[in-house]
Amino acid sequence: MMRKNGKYVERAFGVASESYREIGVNVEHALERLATIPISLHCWQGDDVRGFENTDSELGGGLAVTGNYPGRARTPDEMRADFEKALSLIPGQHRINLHACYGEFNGHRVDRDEVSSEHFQNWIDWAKARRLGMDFNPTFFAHPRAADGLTLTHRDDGIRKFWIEHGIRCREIGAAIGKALGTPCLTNLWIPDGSKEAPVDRKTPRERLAASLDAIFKKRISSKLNLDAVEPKLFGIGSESYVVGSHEFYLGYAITRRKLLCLDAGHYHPTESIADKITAVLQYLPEILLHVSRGVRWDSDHVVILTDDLRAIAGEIVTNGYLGRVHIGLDYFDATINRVAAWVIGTRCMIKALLLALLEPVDILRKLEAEADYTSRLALLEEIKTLPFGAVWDFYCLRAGIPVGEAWLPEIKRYERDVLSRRG
Ligand code: RNT
Ligand code: ZN
Repeated sequence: MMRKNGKYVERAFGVASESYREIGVNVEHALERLATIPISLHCWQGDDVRGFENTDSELGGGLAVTGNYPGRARTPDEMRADFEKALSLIPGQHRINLHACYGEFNGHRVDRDEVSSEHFQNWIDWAKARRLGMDFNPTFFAHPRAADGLTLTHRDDGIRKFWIEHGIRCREIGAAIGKALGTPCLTNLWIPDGSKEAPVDRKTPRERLAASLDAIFKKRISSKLNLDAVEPKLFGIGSESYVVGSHEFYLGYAITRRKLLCLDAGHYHPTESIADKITAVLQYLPEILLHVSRGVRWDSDHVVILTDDLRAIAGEIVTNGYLGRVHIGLDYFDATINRVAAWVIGTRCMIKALLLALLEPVDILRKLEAEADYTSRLALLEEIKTLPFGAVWDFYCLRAGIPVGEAWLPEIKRYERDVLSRRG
């Protein structure tokens, strides 16, 4: 296996660097920048979005996980071990993204309107020891009070108040996380509210949502500790005809309330890419969050792979100089394959896409476009697709002490044999 031999990887990198130099791209510079980009790894890939509340509420909210691959994390300790395994196979310094239902409740029944930072202290200590940033999400699903698919827009005042309190507490948890770790926690809010059939009244629920959000965000929290994001969606299972928190709703909300907008790659029409939205919304918003996902025919949350769409998203972030304004989080869940491998595959692909973008001869391409030389632009765009990108990526892994190429897979297989397969 030549490719995994360090000397060979270095030689190939030397040759590749020459190829990139020919088109004016400094590979070392690209790798330096790549190393500074954190990806937020979502906890919910590790256990099929179950969480650690030990209730048997249905997942609901239109979220659907398929598959029964053995070895899902059943406890916070198991999940942290799985995260560590995944992170050992991914180059760079990254972040961990928790949902509120992943707290440590020690067998106690702590309802969503009672969660506080103490329930996340072990996660915080663990992240701190490993120099990981952390992000957070209130959980507005998998709960008896969300059983009819309505939360912050519910017609019942008591239910709405309950979820508002949850949202308030989650921002406080976010602030505690940001304070402890010295990097702001990004707290992202998504609710499932909507309806299967076309409602008669589309207005009142949206008025309620705006009011509920204003109540949640009432308390000022320093952006050094916590950043708030809101996540729109086009439709979900059970909310096919109407989603209260639609794209237009949250775009307006984010702009007027100075919140981050979260663009989820699976939340639009199947032919609509969030890549094109980035430069549009960043005209009006200082920062955004991405939920990088992969919908196959619908918002199916497949594992992220190196598609044209992923490359387009990374390209928009990198070539427009948005690395400081776009937060990258992953959002998918697949229970038909090894879940730790799913994290590794998706995160490595996200990093590959960013590297491909960093290796683009953007000055030349923009000059061609400015000169309206679309022939050369198309020709060059196609030619650079076959530059020796793989050699640069391999070298990046080698230098970071991370398995090169598919060499990470035996590690996962060993972990599956020794750890995952022993989970009942
Ligand atoms: C659902 C949203 C949301 C969830 C997570 C679990 O459509 O994408 O981000 O996937 O909060
Ligand atoms: Zn999402």
